Amino acid sequence: MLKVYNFKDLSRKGIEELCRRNVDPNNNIRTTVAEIIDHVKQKGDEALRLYAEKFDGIVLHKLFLDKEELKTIAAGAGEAEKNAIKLAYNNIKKFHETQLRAEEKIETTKGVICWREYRAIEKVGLYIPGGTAVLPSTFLMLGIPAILAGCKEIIVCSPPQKDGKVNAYLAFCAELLGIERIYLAGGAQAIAAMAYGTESIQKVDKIFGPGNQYVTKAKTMIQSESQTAIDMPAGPSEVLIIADDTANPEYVAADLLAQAEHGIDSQAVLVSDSRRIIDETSAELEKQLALLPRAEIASKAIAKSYAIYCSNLNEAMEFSNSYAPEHLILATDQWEAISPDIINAGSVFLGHLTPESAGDYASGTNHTLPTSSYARAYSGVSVDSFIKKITFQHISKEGIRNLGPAVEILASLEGLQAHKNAVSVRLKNNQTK
Ligand code: HSO
Ligand code: ZN
Repeated sequence: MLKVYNFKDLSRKGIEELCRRNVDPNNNIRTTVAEIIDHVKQKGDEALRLYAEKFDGIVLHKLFLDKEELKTIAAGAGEAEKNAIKLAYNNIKKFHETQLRAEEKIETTKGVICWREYRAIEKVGLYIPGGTAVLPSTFLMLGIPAILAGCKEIIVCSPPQKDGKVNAYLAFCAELLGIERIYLAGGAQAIAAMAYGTESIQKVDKIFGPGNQYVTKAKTMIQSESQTAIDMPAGPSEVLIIADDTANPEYVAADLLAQAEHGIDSQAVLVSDSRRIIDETSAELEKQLALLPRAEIASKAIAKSYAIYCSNLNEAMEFSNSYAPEHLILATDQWEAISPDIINAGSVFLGHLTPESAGDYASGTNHTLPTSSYARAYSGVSVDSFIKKITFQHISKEGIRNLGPAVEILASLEGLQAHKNAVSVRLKNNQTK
């Protein structure tokens, strides 16, 4: 069922081709998205109402749900579900809390002290998708680090459901996070609203969150046009599993399918030095796929996925590093020995009992991760994504005497006399102790 390639037969170019994904296949929707952005820019809330009617099939009198409304909706969430959300919330919070550490002050030259301090990004926008799957987990993954960072204004947008509300679990997450308002806006229009501001939605400094191709396109477009930053370029979700003879094909197939059910363009890649594992996983895939409620989506994704047969785990890691997967699972007893060789990956799952689903929901790590090989250069979302690091320095009398002459020389060699003067005027007055 899985297409199998032999690593040894693949040329450099062949590997590159297998690793290539998402080279902006959405350019054909650019015009539509540009129109939506423009309309929101011109008409603000009126445009948001119009799009809610057009795309979500709902007439909105008010563009947001307030604290009381959210509380009422959240009351509809079941106890077991609420407890699971609370457990996830606590673990994600525990893990992210440790990410903020004050840095040391460094005396680079005697009397010259340099350091960095972080400040929260003041206004952030979180987009919580509501399409084929509503993802309360994404609300936690974005909301928790935003709050820990100390962001003053957290704008949350999610598309309205048919009843003009949001899912009870999203409402419960809002309650847990202490977020008092959810704006009922989805798609490219929500991104435009947060990037440019409308009568009811504030313009933000940075927008976070996954979404469909319209959301993604809108994020890349506003990034260059509106002085609003985005978390990272986003593409369809992916997993790469390195499995050796010690792996359990039932687990491996389940992990591949967990990825595949996200969307028809999700990628699930198996890399193994065991023919048996590849064959047995393929058979398991068929068996498990047939039982999935989202089998139609998953089977389309699996049809585009593949397996790579390698002669050893070194080769497997070489392929994985070229692929730079969003999620990497090491389904081998050797995980400790080979994990230092990982160069490119968004988030890594070690050993046979560590499914990606654990990190998707509740172990504590963030699930907003770089896709489409951006793991070569980007990290996943963390508290860092919600802060800026500002450098500071202080120079004493002794410091300017020690550092000044070198700065004067450097300014002269660049022909920048005024720079030199800024030091000279100070040296002149501070020669004595
Ligand atoms: N695997 C997704 C996150 C997710 N999975 C949310 C289930 N819900 C992207 O990392
Ligand atoms: Zn997932």
